[in-house]
Amino acid sequence: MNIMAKKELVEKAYQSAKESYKSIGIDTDAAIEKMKDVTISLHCWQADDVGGFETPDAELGGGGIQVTGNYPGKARTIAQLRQDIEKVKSLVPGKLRLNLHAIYGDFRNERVDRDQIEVKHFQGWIDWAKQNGMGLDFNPTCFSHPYADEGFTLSSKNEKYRKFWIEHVKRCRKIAAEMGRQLNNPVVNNIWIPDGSKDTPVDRYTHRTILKKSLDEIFAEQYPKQYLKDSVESKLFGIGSESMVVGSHEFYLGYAIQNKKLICLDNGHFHPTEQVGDKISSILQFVDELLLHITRGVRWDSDHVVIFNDEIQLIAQEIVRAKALKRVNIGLDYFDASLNRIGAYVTGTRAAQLAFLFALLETTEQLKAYEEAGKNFERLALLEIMKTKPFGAVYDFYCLMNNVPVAEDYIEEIKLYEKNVLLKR
Ligand code: RNT
Ligand code: ZN
Repeated sequence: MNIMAKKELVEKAYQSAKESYKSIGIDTDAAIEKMKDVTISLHCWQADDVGGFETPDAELGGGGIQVTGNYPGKARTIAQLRQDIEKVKSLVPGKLRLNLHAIYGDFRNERVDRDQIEVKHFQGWIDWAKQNGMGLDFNPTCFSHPYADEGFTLSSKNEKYRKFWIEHVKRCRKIAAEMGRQLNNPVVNNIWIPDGSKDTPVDRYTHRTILKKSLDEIFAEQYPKQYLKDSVESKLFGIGSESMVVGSHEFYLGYAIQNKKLICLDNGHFHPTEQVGDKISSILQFVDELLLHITRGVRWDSDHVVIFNDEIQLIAQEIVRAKALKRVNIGLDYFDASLNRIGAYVTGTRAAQLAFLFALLETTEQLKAYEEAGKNFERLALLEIMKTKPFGAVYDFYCLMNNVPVAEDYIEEIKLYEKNVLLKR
């Protein structure tokens, strides 16, 4: 089909979708307009399997997280990573940010240890972000390092290691704040540490006391809010930390509330029957802002490519229903090396966007009215009806408006990129 015919088809389908939604009181144009508040922060680490650029052959090591697969084409240099992200940007509608880890600096063949990193190592990224009209986010890297091999970093009883990681995280906050200043756009610096133990520990208490003390030391330095937002991320268990994770949900929720920090909710970090969506309206009563790591947990793995499933639908619905889009920073977090990595980015990002669009296409007021009147059948029926409304046609139109490939057209684009770029690496 030629481009004009395709365009017409998408427009026609949108007009009919618009009518269909109008009949239940939903304004599709308004939903698309609200998508302006949905900025997705792309995690840089799907492009290279969480390797980073400290050494030419850097690989993810330890920390209880794992990448499996050896699909060709992974980014091996900063230039390749930027090329990949720019490609993703051209295939996704709406605003994107880039979320960097500290191991992705420009170290120019120098051995720069984590307690030595400086703004200069990230100046190239700041300039690139400016050129591409993207905000940045940041993360200390407290894994893939000999000082993390014993399983403890900020909660370590080894004072040498603990001090080393404190210095690293302090430097990350400084770098992140400078990124935010130069870009005039606040950077979320998210702290996740792997600390925990494989077997049942006796002394959980001391590790948690140490972690609290380390965080207090790290946050002693104040940075303007318009440049830096500090966030902490919990986890239930990891590979090698099955019996205890020091930074549990209770630990960080308490810390974030007491110290006015952001809490990061990674939906792969909870018990499978817990719903992160259900936590949002509770946590938002007590913290100003949230960070999401949208992902897909599968059995013991927490980092599969995001798809449009019930879990992320509920997360998006709860944020939209709470009118809290401006209080939620939306990030992605997954890494799969068994398929085309650009495809993984685009499919996952589109799925997350679709969840928010789907939530915005809800007649919340009507549903609430039914609920308040005790009309539970009517509420259930309407929720079910919404599942077969033509939201795909609305998303297609949103893509068309943003000049990015509509629906299956992006598959071809990625295949071409694989042939012309990825397979030549
Ligand atoms: C690990 C956490 C963390 C990491 C990234 C790479 O379980 O989810 O967010 O995935 O920092
Ligand atoms: Zn995460």
